[in-house]
Amino acid sequence: STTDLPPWKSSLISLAVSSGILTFGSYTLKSHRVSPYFVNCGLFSRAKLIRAISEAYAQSLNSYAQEHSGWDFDVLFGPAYKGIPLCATTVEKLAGLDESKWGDVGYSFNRKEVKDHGEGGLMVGESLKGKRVCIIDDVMTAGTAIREAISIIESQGGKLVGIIVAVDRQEKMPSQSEKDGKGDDGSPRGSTIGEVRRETGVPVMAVLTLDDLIVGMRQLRREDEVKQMEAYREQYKPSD
Ligand code: OMP
Repeated sequence: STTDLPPWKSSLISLAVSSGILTFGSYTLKSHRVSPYFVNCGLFSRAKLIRAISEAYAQSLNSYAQEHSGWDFDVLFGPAYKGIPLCATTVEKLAGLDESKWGDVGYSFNRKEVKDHGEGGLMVGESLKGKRVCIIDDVMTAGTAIREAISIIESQGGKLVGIIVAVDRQEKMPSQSEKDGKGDDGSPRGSTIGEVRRETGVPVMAVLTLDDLIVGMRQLRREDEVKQMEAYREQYKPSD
């Protein structure tokens, strides 16, 4: 793993810690794993915080597009609820980076409950039908949230071309015994991000990884937290 970070990553991690977005304790995740750290992207809820994270998403998407000519998308889809402010603010930042390239990119999000009056329907914003769609989401652990978003895009007739998350926790896929609520059987398994890449064939990008968070915390001289994160990383380390 890396020993250094670009300054923008160090600043973002420092901001996440000081604003309570990256916190430490004992957290039961959606996957039932118990983690010493948690990332709450719902707390990017102040002006300078949503500005920082949307700039980071936009920079990551724009850099990927510059390095892979021909890759881009028509609509940025932010799954409800946490993806909703992220898709809107990130397309705005993309237009700011390169208006001629991104000025017509759309955003879209789903409703969690179907509306039975007015314009109706499950979706808000740009239609996904026949469009090249990129997903923007908060955190990837076992991939459940991402798979739900993929199935919404498919049901709306969109074509998935990419996925970006704020944090890739770099964990291995859950085992059947974890899914059954019996805990990890300790068997080696591949990473969630690798599995999603293989299944979808599209790039899966992350603004920050667990490795980045550990380096950032070390720079902040938070050695106790570094030790706990390293132990957790070892426990759920993917085999690939
Ligand atoms: P998976 O669906 O297992 O990939 O977990 C990702 C989801 O879990 C996110 O969309 C969040 O709802 C939640 N989560 C966090 O927000 N932050 C974390 O640090 C960890 C999780 C989690 O439960 O794994």
